[in-house]
Amino acid sequence: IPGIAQADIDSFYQALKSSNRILALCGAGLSAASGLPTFRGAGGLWRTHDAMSLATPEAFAVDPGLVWQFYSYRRHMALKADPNRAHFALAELAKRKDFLCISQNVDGLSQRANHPSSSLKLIHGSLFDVKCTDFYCTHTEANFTDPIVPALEIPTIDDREIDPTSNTTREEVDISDINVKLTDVPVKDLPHCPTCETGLLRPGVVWFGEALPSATMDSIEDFLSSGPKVDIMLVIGTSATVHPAAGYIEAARYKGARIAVINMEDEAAHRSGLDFDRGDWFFRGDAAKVVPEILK
Ligand code: BJW
Ligand code: ZN
Repeated sequence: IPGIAQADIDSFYQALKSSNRILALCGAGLSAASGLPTFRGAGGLWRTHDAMSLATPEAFAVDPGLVWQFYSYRRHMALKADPNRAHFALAELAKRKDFLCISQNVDGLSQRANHPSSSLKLIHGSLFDVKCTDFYCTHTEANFTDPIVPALEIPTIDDREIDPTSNTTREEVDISDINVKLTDVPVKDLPHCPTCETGLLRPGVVWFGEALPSATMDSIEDFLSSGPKVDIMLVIGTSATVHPAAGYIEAARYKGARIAVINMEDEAAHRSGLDFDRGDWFFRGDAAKVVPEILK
């Protein structure tokens, strides 16, 4: 791989060969090569909105129609995307090592790369889990319907003549583009709960200020504290800025793990507190290329 020293790949490979337990923390950079935008930096804007400001309970309370349009669009893009070689390499690692993969991603691409569910911990939920917002209702469902309700259908460029005998489909409007007019979706047309019949449904993702799924966190805690020690921690395509996720890097280091950061940016290596004197590694590059290479 251009820019990465063969000696680093070799030393990582030796460590991998003799390792028993491996932990990974994955972020949006893992799916970047699949065409899905990251949160921070270029692509982190949805129309005029910072993607992070839409990922809050407050934004949903103020404008559920807008927040649903954002998530419906992301569900659509995620369903259109394919897992890349890094998703497959991690799924493969789970079959040959004692490996736990913590993913902050909600796009479903690891699952679609057949990552065994027992070794995949989705700490920020999933775009394809939907749950009721009513405080007294516990309804949750797996839902892959796109669009989830007709009102959230992505508009097509319909002011253009398409020959009905051709295979040409009407081109979708890119509603993430600020120049494309977005029509308001009234609350009554948003997805509602089939159980209580009154509650508004919401995406089953973890927004800022919300607790992470406790059973998931417990199993990560277990992996770190019981059984043999974690030898290597992979930190793949994450800015390591969101907590408690980023805290797992420190926790693994504290338990004696060597850390390998795979990222396009040096900043991520700094944030992960890499220490080359302890034998940590930084592999700069596209996760989709680097991950399959170092896990070969
Ligand atoms: C490539 C690449 C390529 C590009 N190859 N690399 C301690 C300290 C400070 C603050 C807090 C703290 N503890 C809690 C907080 C508050 C808050 C927080 O962390 N704030 C910080 C921002 C300061 N945390 C929370 O609120 C969490 N909840 C909580 O703590 O609850 C407490 C509680 C307890 C009990 C009861 C109630 C409450 C919840 C956090 C939820 C985060 N949710 C989101 C949205 C999910 C839904 C959605 O998708 O819309 O999760 S935010 C967003 O950030 C998303 C991501 O999973 C997460 C992480 O982002 P990620 O994946 O790292 O992406 P980017 O864009 O940041 O980085 C991409 C990286 O890839 C970059 O480094 C690129 O260089 C790289 N890259 N292309 C390799 N091809
Ligand atoms: Zn309900």
